Amino acid sequence: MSEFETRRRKVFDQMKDNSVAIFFSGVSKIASEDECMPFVVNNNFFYLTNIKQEHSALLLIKGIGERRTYLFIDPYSELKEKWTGKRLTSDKAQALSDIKNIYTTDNFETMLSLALAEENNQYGKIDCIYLDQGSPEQKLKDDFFMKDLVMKLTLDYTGKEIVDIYPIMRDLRMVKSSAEIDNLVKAIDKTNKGIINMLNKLTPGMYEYQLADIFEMYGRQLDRSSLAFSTIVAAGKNATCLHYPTQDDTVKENELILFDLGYNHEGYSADISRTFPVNGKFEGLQKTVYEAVLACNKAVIEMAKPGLTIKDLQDFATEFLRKECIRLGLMEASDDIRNYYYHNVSHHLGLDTHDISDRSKPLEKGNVITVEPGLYFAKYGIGVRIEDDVLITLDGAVALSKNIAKEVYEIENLMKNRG
Ligand SMILES: [Mn+2]
Repeated sequence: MSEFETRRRKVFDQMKDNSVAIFFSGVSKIASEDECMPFVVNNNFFYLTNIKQEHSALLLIKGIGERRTYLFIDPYSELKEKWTGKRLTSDKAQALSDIKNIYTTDNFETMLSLALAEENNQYGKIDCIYLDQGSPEQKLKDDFFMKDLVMKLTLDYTGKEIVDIYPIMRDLRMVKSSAEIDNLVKAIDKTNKGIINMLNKLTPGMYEYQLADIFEMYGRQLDRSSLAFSTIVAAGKNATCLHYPTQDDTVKENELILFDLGYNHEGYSADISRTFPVNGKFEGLQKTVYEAVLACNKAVIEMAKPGLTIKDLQDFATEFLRKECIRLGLMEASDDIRNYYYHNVSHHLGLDTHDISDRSKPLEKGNVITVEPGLYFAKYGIGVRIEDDVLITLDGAVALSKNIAKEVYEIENLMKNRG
């Protein structure tokens, strides 16, 4: 059974008997007038189909004793092809997804109503409809299309139960298959190359955005890698803003520079943060702060294992950094550590950079999370974050990003021996 067939089987296994499940790839959002944002596929749809084309749909039907899978893609259009290029053929869609039953999108409503029909239904009686309604956070955003569909199905099929498939998808996607871990490792290894290439070109006086451009262009030249998220490059005090957006400052000789970045591989995101001394050597307070964050990063990776929650890791990291800051005289015992460490230490990682997850659920084998403690002292112009991507194993954790330099001596050597 192929990777994507296996994933669909797992969804079928979780569905009630006599039910259908519907997934959509989504459509491009309007930027303004006739200009669209770049298309980003719904990752639950992609996870089950390996298909990234907009306006596609997946229909899973679980009747008594039988399971049917249908994929719907747009029909061939000569005019559309002239404007926006080639679209998937049925053959190509089948090769990508391992789905045999491929129809054009205009058949979707008919096929769905046949599956939901009260009489003469080849699947028996279907009394439950699963819809991919998104995370609780997403539901707050405007998704009129999904609201309309829920409304329409509720009106047209009174008596059928409508269930959000989000919890099923969340639980499946939180545990990564070996194919997924492989993609994450590739994304991380490419990101390492991108960081080294960028460091080779780092000189004082450059603008932060120029470094971001170098990272982004390298990925495109490497294998047309897209980005996992918008690259963050922040020098000196700017690094104390977590998602520092402007990048219009110059990089100064005596500063630290913080990078939070990652490429994507086959849809899977790397998410790496590193902090480097622009002049190649950690000095005084920079080194003190850096070593405190590094010790915390290593202690959290050492501690991570099945059974603990992300909250356990966060509580540990917060207490670790609080003690370190007092010990090193970076803050008074009466100070609040949250003034200097104001984010979470971990999130799940996968198709989405902040991946679909239930943070209250204990970690289990196959989870991939970030470990990213940081300390931010605006008054000293120092912001340090060290972020690794970590696989939870049977009895511990292993950093998939272990090859990316983070020890002080590794970084100083890397900076000294730049090509
Ligand atoms: Mn992160």
